[in-house]
Amino acid sequence: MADRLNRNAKPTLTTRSLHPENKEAPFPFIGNDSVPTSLFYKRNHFDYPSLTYLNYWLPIGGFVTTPKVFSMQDLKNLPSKTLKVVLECAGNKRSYFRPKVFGEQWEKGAINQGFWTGVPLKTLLHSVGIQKEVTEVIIEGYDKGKKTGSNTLHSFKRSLPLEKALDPDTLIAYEYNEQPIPFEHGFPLRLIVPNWYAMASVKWIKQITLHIGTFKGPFQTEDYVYYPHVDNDQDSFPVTIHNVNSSIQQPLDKQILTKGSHTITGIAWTGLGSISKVEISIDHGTTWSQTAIQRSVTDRYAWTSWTYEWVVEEKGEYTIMAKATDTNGRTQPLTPFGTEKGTDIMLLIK
Ligand SMILES: Nc1nc2c(c(=O)[nH]1)N[C@H]1C(S)=C(S)[C@@H](COP(=O)(O)O)O[C@H]1N2
Ligand SMILES: [Mo]
Repeated sequence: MADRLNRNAKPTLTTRSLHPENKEAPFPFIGNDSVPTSLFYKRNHFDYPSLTYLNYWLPIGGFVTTPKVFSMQDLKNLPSKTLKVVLECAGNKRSYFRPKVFGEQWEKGAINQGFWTGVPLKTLLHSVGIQKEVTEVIIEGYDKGKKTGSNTLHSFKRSLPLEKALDPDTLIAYEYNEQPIPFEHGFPLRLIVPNWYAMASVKWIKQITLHIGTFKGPFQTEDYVYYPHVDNDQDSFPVTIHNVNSSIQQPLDKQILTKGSHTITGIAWTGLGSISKVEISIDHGTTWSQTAIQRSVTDRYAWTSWTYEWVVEEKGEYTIMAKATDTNGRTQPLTPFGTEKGTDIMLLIK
């Protein structure tokens, strides 16, 4: 009999928009470890910057003692660090909101995990000298364009509070999974801010500026802000650390299964502490069962994989819900808040 298995079949990204390029990972197929570049979601506000990197220099200035420009070689000569980090777009799972909310309609695939290598930003800040009154560090990317509904040209630029910029794990990265960073993901240099939603991890770094006061760029005052009230901007606050969250990888949404035993698999992550438990419900949240979690003790910014052995005794249509809790006592809510949502998928059992 002919071999009907297509050995060349490969999962691919799903296009959410072409200009700028926004593409989602095939979430059930990205695995549970480091994600290869071919399955790394892409999220851009503008078209890609057109640059030749023959002569790349990184300037660091503003309120410093000695402004400096670093060459790639300067950076590579400094002590480096490699961290396994989850990058999740703040808009991940937005398509599940009811009613619909404005923005790319991401399903569960605006998330990635991999190894980033680079120099702690802290090392560079100490090398230029931080003036006493400095409160924030602004990181600007080479990409620019007009924001939707506006005619002003902006570059993608955001600030980090000085304290977070000085966190020894905030990196100026030059490698992803032991290779130079792929162009779409920020080559040659990208900021990596572990535990924060990925808008903070600025790609294609053009310059770094030490700032006194509160930087009010649109990517932190208009976008990437939680608006708790539908009808006004009161009590709004910036999006920073990851909420506690989980997603189901297998079975697939609306998959048809046979009766018997099935392994439910997924991942969970948080920006505060680590995942302490992940629970599953197949009765719309009435009862919850604990899954088996495989938490990494060495990689504190990695996601946690979990599995659950599910025995299906009766035919029917099932909804599986997953709910994660972290060591900070935060539990994934069942109704969405801001940019967040609990996970559930529908299943048919035949
Ligand atoms: N320079 C620059 N950096 C950026 C962005 C951007 O548009 N330009 N998008 C941000 C957002 S919102 C996300 S989710 C991640 C996406 O990174 P990726 O395209 O490597 O997946 O990059 C962040 N850094
Ligand atoms: Mo994002």
